[in-house]
Amino acid sequence: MSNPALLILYGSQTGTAQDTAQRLARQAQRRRLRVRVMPLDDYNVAHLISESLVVFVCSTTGQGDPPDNMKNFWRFLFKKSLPVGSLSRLDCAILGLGDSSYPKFNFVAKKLHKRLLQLGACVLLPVGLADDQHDLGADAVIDPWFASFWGKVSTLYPTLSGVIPLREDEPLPPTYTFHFLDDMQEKEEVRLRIPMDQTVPSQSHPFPARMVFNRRVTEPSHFQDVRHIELDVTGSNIEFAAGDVVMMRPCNAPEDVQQFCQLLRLDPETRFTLSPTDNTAVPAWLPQPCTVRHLVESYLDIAAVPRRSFFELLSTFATNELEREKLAEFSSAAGQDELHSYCNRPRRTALEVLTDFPHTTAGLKVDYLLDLFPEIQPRSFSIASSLRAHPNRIQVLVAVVRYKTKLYKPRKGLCSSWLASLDPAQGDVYVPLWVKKGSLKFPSEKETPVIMVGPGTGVAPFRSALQERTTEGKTANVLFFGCRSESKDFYFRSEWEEMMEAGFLALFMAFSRDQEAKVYVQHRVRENGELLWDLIANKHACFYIAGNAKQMPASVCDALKEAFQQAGGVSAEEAEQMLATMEKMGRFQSETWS
Ligand code: 2AM
Repeated sequence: MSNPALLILYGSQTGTAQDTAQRLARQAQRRRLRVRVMPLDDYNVAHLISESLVVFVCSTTGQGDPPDNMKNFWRFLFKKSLPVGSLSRLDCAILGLGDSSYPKFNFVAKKLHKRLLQLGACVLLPVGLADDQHDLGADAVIDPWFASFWGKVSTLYPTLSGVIPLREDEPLPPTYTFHFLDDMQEKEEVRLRIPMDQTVPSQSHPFPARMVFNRRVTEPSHFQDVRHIELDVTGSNIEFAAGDVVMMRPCNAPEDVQQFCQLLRLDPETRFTLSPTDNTAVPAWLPQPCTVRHLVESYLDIAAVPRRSFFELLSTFATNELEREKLAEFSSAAGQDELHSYCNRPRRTALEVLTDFPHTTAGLKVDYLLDLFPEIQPRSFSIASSLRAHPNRIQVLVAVVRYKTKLYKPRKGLCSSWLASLDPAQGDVYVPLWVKKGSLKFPSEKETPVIMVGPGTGVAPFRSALQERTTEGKTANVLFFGCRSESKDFYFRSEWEEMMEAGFLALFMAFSRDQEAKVYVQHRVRENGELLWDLIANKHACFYIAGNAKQMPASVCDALKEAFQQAGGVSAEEAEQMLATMEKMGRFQSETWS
């Protein structure tokens, strides 16, 4: 039997499954196998019946959900009309990435396994169940799983066992070749292309939305910088409802771009085109030709904490013995603890790593840039406005992320810092974005009351809902909002006051630091048990929680159950049951983020 062409399909939310898929692809290349690697939703599933060897690398997100870039595949695969046995020619293997601290650990990989068996595929080895909670990290499962995968494959394709793999320190060919253009060639300004057709903006075709305003809504003396930002989406075909989410692609900071170009001795103004060395497509939204500046600024994720595959590839460029040894250690299974302390714990960025390995960085070949650095991941924000109140606009509420680690320079959140740095008063600025359905849904019946608990920026989706509901004449709205101080971070105060005056809102505030003892939204929920019981038990209210405080949702749930017991006279078990029933019926919903 001749060597198979390996197809690696991944579903990745934060980039880990993608990185793992790419590591496996490199191992395949070292064994001189033809390999393709892509997100599940970029693959035409109808072709699966003619593949011979496929590996699925899928993470599980949230409450056992598949990542965004495999949602279409997921819907297709579970269609009842798919004939049993339709994948009987397929050999496959499944590697799941999950976190055992969540109840539905690796649910996606397990469900995929069952379904593939049902469709007649031959699953070559047990599903790999990598666990973020493992003492030695997910790689403690992934590495042995890779080894047993290759063991199986070489038994199946004996010609492979005779192949001597390329050594780990020999660089593989890059995925793309750069062709630099000389100045004589016609200059074309690199800009985001505005879609002129009727397509709805998406990850591969984001819409460049002009920033209308960017206002700080916390007092200048307050520790946290929170921005209220408005974006113009006129002509984008974007539509959304309260609870939906806007995805944005951030850019790297200009000083980081400059430092990166200096380290690699690249002129940011040089233009190039890319050609794939195999049949990989050029990234859809990277213009061709493109300047080095544009590539580094809006494509290469140099500000993220690099993953293991980064060190694996970087080590192949080492010319200095010390650097080579260190990089080899970080690339090895045994060095993962060390890598964690060096990179993950202090949140060291890829750019900072490059400065720590100057000899290696000096020898980096530009053709490998897209292999070395993943694409900047889009970030999601709950939409804080409604199209009814603000036609053609999307507003968001963004807390600017900044924190300290043992490293000297404070750590910055890439997207929030970038957004905060944009000043529309200095000229037009654009944010590439698209919109995604969110998990919060609000009732369409006019009489159904909604109770919303959203401390801090958690209030964003509720502002959208309130704007929508006021225009629809829905008056039964209760909001619990929490912030540190009435004078420092009580944003949107005047809007809430207007709604209260107009009879659209009952507001309960928790100022956590305006008095000695902390007061949180859950305290207010507990205090207002009678009202909540009446709204929920008698008027079928829907209850919502949104926000980023880790313990907050659980504490609010506890407070609500206590309220049921005290105001409704039900037992603890009955209160628990009530909440579970509400959740099942979509009357209890939450959206939390970190
Ligand atoms: P704190 O920062 O004073 O502790 C918005 O961030 C508000 O949420 C702040 O008032 C913050 O209070 C509060 N908060 C922090 N942790 C919380 C928790 N576990 N439950 C509820 N609110 C919390």
